[in-house]
Amino acid sequence: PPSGQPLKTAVFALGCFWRSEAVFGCFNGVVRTTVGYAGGSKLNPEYRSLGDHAESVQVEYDPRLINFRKLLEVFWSSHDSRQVFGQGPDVGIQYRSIIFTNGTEESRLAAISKEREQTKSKISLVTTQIQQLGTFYPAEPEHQKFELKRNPFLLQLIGNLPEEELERSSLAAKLNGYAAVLCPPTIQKQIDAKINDIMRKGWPILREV
Ligand code: MHO
Repeated sequence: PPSGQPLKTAVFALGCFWRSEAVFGCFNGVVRTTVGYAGGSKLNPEYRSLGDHAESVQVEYDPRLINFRKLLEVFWSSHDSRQVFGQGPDVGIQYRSIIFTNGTEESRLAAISKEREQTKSKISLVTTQIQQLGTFYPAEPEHQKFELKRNPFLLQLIGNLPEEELERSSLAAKLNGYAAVLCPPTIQKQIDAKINDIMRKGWPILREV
């Protein structure tokens, strides 16, 4: 965004962070995504010893284009919040579901959204915790944009950016979601169309989608 427009930051935990990062990266207005550890007390957690932290994603967004409410919608629709210890093969408190909040307005919106979710889920308990955000510890580089890094074609298409640029890039955040096929179908299709267009023109560097 143009300089001077302050970005806002939100952090969520919703299972394996490779997937969490991909889910949020898809949306216009999400400027940067970073995976990391939050929600616990252990100092300087690492992937193999994250202590009581949960795998989390930090979402930096432009509040003129997307808001906390919309991010909450994405959060609830992207995982099963009734699973205490994550889902599928990913089991353990590192995969628990948490909405991190910054201030009373976000806490209020988070609480309302949780109640709504609980009403929908008649029998099972929604296990999502709502916590004031403490320290967010960014994870090791190999976990950043993990889904995109598994796709050499897409990496090449955006010009094989060095690690630091890949971590900062909005385009990389979006393509990371696209690579995992975790964007909403309309967004997947838009990106497909852009990529086809670029390929047809024989101009192999994609600058935006
Ligand atoms: N089952 C996943 C967990 C990764 S996620 C970053 C795996 O392939 O190791 O926890």
